[in-house]
Amino acid sequence: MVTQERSVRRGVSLDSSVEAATDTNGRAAELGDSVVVSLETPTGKALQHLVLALGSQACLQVAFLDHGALKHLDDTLTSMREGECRTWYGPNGQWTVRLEEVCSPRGWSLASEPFSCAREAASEAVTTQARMLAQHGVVALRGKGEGALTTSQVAMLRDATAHFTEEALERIGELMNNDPSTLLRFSDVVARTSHRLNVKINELWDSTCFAFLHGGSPFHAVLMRAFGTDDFRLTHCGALLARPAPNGLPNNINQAWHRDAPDEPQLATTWDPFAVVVYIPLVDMHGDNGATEFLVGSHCDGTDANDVRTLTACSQDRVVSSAGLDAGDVVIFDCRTCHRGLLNTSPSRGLGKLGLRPVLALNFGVAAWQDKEDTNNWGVEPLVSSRTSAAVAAVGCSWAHAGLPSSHEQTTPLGHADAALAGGNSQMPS
Ligand SMILES: O=C(O)CCC(=O)C(=O)O
Repeated sequence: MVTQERSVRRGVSLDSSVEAATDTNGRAAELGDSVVVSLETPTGKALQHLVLALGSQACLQVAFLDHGALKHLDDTLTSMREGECRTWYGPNGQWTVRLEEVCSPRGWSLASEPFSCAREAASEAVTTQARMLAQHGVVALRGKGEGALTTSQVAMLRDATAHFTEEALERIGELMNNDPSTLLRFSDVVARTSHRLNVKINELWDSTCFAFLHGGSPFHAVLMRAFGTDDFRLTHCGALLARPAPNGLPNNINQAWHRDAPDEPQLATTWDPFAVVVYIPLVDMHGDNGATEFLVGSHCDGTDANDVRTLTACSQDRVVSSAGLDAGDVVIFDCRTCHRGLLNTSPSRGLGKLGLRPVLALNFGVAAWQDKEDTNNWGVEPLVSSRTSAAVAAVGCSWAHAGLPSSHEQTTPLGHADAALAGGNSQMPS
């Protein structure tokens, strides 16, 4: 009794009080249908998305929800691999459970050794961090001692991100009101799968206010050591916003595993790495608020990015994630390292009214490397026009004053954008 191809994707919370699984038109689930379910464990921890194939039961009964059953199902799930099917005897009969996607990260946290080197003196840490990056393709700089940004730097970045995002969302709201199928692919705003909105924030190129992004921060010392030269530059500067995925939203899927740039063997003979991406989460990262997973060693072992899911189904121990990192911690990964963004299912751990998860994303490369980020991923026309500092000041800063950690922060209302983004689902380039 395996999930049929004819997968009716419906969001049904096991916590909900509905009598049966119904689709958005109110049609009850039928035998053979499969239902995407958000499952919250009894401990309230992992929120996982499943496909439950309906077996002898034609509908999903609330009786299914007794705690013992949830516990049983939870135990089953924690030992399952993505894609695996198991038969499970619930209170209402026999169910086949197929674990489609795990939305909370598995594997190691980048907060753990050896991906961060908390015990080392600062001077030795730089060498170790550069070595880790070369060897594993990813490394984390955690806390003040290892090279994380300061609280005030994080606050400035959140402020700049908030200003830009509020403007972008307002513009998106206007566009969606006119045409709900608008493709969000601009030179400064791009929608991506897993409910990501990637933005480029002009203000961050201001090397007076944001000098610490351009040079002189501890992570730059690691980059210099890793590149083996000080002749490298910042080529892209933006933020990745993961929007929470409410039940029932279409496209509630993790991102596909991918690389940000292909290998360039000729460059790699002189500089290895020749380009890296720096991620700086602007909120504390947890398993359920849109963590990023990385496949250790995939920058140099010829891994087929299309095959990572199969690979990690057998071995989780090569997967590390940003879950467990604090706001301001710095992740450096080789541009060839396979990675993917996971769904954000936890609005309360994000910023602003929408509960967005912002991560700063910077590309750095040696002078000989040509970054194709702009041509590959972005459109031509800007969505948000460049603003004067007076206009920025007039918007006010709604995210900056809440301090860290950020879990309960709220921002000002976002106009039309809120409804447009929550209700509609803009087309998303993968
Ligand atoms: O937002 C994330 O966690 C990762 C995003 C990413 O890899 C991308 O947009 O290319």
